[in-house]
Amino acid sequence: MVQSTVTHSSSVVLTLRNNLEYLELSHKGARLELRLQGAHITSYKPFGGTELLWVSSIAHLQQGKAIRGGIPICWPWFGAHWISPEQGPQHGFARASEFKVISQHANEDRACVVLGLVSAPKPYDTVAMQVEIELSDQLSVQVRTTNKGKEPIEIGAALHTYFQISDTNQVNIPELKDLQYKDKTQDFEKFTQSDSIEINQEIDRVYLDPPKKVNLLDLGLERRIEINTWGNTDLVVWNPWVVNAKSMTDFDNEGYQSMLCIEPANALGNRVLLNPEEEHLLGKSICLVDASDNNYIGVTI
Ligand code: TA6
Repeated sequence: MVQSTVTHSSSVVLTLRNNLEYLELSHKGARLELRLQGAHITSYKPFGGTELLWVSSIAHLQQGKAIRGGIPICWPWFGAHWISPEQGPQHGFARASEFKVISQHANEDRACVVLGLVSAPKPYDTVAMQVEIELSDQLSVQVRTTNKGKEPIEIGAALHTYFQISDTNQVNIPELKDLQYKDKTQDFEKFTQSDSIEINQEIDRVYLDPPKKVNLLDLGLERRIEINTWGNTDLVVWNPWVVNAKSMTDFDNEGYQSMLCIEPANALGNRVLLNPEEEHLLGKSICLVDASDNNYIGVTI
């Protein structure tokens, strides 16, 4: 059973809500909430009341179901299983699976917790998977996958992050310009992002070989979120737009206007091959940059 750790700067506290186990991390005014199931972060407020993540107002909050929003962890594959959908659920089983607290820490500098996947079906029962979450002046999330078996194994994954935005016509990710991407809405045909991305229709793109740092600029909220990523071969950008939003029972109909997914991933054919005892780290950090940082806010969308 998790014991709460509380210091005057940071804390890790276990709570129960709707009979579901949550962890609440705090650090000098910053707050993070995660559900133990799926090691699923559902809220991140760097300071004051500034929520950076989006969660659907009609998200399913049931045992065994992933929450629509926050940071679902897609693992051990992204999208449909590459052999056949019968192999398992879209985006893998981790996001609806049981995790346990392996360690927790709270001190002057940070609050952190390590969560371990409790069990996995063959052939993943010989793979150790843990999620390392750290709250300091930013949020850091890292998935550590270690092949404890005797055979090589392929792993796909993504940190399927739903960001809260002011409006789809007020945001930009400048670093996408000139990148190649595969467009799921056009049978994964390859294109080049020749100018600023426009979120004015269904967007479902796998950007290839992205830079390790991108910024989510939001003119409406006058903020820049700096996103650093590692271990990813791709960066997925998704907005379901109106028709798909309506088709999902856990996605509120208007929600598509105030969310954008930016997901460091090992997607499509870019799965990671792990030989015995090899490990892979997939992670991201999210940092709200001071809104007065006009270097970006002044950029026209
Ligand atoms: O990351 C984009 C995507 O692969 C979309 O194609 C869409 O399926 C989205 O993930 C949501 O998937 P989910 O299984 O969470 O409904």
